[in-house]
Amino acid sequence: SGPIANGQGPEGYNYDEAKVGTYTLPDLLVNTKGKPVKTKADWRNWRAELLKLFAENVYGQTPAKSVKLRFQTTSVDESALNGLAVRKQVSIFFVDYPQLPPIDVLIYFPKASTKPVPVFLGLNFCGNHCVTAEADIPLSTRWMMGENSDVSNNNKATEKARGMQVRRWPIDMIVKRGYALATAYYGDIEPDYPQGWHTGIRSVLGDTTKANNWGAIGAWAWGMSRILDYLQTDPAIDAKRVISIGHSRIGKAAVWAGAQDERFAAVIANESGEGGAALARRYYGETVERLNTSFPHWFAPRYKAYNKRVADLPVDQHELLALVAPRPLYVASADGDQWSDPKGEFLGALHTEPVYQLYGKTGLGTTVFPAVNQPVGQTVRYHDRTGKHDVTDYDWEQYLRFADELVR
Ligand code: GTR
Repeated sequence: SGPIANGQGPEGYNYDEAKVGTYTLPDLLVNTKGKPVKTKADWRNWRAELLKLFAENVYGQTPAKSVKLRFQTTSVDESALNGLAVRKQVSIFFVDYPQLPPIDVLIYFPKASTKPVPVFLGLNFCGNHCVTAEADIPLSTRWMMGENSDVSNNNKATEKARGMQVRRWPIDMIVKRGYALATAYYGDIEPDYPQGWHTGIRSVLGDTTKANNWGAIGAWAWGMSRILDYLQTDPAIDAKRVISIGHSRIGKAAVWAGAQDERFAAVIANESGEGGAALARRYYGETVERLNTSFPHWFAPRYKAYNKRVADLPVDQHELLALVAPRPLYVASADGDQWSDPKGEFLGALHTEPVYQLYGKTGLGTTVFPAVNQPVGQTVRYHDRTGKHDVTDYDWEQYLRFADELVR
């Protein structure tokens, strides 16, 4: 999706490393009062401040109010995917806001498992019917991107969309490795267009007149935490091993979710780019200004104030990634997705190192940008895959290995 031409992105943006210029990143281990952060306890305090800085200046404030949920299992198939999986569909209703649509969660469990399993939790772009070829998943009735595309007609899903993104969701491979997969359509939480908030959670929580009001990314992240609320009640799930995963704009949300909600055991940001893992201060590929202009509803209104003065942001994205520490973190780029700034994503991951070290861990453990298809790192991992802006089997193979080694 998006204005990405031949893997480079739109004309008029910088793809020349020589033109990136110089910048100074905020020091991760110096707080706003100029005090050094030396111990884990210092970090816990500073971490709370950083979360506030990201809320105030970038994503907006996630409402603290706890919302009453009702979980309704709508179907269970004990023999899904030709007997490989148990498939469950659960709707999450908002008891106090009956006008809001539920979040419809689709979960595949490995059938063979006798004990609770770890789970990858990631939102999808086009409805649960598009992540699987199984024909009996109800077609989502929610607003869909595209007035007249292959997959939607007047912003409603069409039968043609079934299985459209199966390639991005290798469910067989995931369940065979002993993991569950939980997913839901991101538009269940907020439809992705500037006025979409009117029918989502932001219509009842937050305050649109405030410069620190949460944006759609904040809402999607919040929705991931509500799905996690459900997963904690499901005895087939190992709720201490829920991995937040997302691609692109949903990758931005997956990191923000994992940063705020420490119940997530690990975070995977697939080509999350600007406003995700990529350093904002690097003038390469998408810019803060472009992001705020194309997608005025994604971030806090105040983020726009930095469009032309990124250097004044009190934070940069390495500090967001560091909020995942000491938990495992995977940042992934694609060589054909220069719009996301692979080098900026690598540097975001790299500059989390001091916090992992505070915990006696090695983060990325290298400062050398790796060759394509050469994953690097320890508790923090990174790869730059060949190919375009996408999620591929190659990516999933790395994520499964990462999860086997660090989450299980
Ligand atoms: C692009 C946007 C990126 C990324 C991408 C996506 O148009 O510029 O920041 O979010 O969309 O979500 O696929």
